[in-house]
Amino acid sequence: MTLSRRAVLGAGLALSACDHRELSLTAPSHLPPLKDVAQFPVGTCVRSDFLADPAYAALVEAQVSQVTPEWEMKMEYIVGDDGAFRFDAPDKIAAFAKAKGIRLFGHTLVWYIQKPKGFLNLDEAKTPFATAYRNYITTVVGRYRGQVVGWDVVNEAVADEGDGWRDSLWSQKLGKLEHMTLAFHHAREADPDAVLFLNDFYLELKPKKRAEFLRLAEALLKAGAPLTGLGTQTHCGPELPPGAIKAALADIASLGLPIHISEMDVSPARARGLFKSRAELEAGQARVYAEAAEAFSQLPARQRFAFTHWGLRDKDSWLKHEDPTDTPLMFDDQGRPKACAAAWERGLR
Ligand code: 9MR
Repeated sequence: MTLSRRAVLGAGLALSACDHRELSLTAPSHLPPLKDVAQFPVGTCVRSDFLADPAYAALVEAQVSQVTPEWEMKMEYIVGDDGAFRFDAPDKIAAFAKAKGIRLFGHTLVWYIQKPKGFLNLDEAKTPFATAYRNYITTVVGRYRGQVVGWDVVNEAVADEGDGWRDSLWSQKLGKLEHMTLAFHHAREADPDAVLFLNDFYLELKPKKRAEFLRLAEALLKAGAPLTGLGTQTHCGPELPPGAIKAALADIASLGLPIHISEMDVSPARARGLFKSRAELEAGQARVYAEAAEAFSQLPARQRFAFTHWGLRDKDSWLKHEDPTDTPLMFDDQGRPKACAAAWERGLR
């Protein structure tokens, strides 16, 4: 059965109340490439080892116009225990993007969760912490200057429930707001053109966290940080209340900066138990994808930086580590578009 856009948008939680109606979503037999139907860049995260698989590389090339390294442009990859940097994997991704004419997005410079030994064991008598911090950011950003179109400069700085900003190695050493302001300045120093983002998750699910995210963005701007974009990861589930993504994007866009939906996926596994059947889970998933596409399309054109999916094929998703049966992405394991991909494309119109 092919669903009308209205049916998709109205599906999900509303349907779960009526057990006499089952939605059977079928995958489309043909779907135009995501990048061809969107009015803005469409992205996916990628890994250098996956790019060695021709089927994976072909799918990425066919479907998207932007890629984000999933983990190989983070400190966890780049900074060795002795403080030395390695760039082989991110360079491979950058070379792939260049060869295929795909935009490259940088992710991520400062993330509270990552505190490599190279920084923890730093001999501060020899190299002051602030110097090493600046050197890391300017080296990494400078290496991809002219290719990376935007950077997640600071990732996930707001506390989980929106109670202030997180404590981290970086905040302890350089100050809570100051380490972020510095990161933006250092990134700008190394690349005058890249759009510089503050990026966070659950901004659609948690309005209080969203309000704190916007307070942080305003504080950074007030402090003179060259913050020029806002990223909303959009990891979510099929149970997300209708309207939540729309409300979040409207709020986040109110500062007037370019917006990046930076890591979208919709996890049925995490919502199992909230829905009566697999069909309802999938209808909810399609509804959420459709709402995201529709809400993003309604932003002013100059604010639509890009829409990135956190992977294309289900089997490549990070969520598989949590639950191998999860199916959070828009393409199946064979790289065929699922019903939620068709719903996402219909949401663009
Ligand atoms: O999907 C990413 C996974 O492969 C990595 O092991 C992990 C740690 O680097 O990061 C995952 O991506 C995260 C992203 O960088 C920031 N937002 C949450 C994402 C999912 O955990």
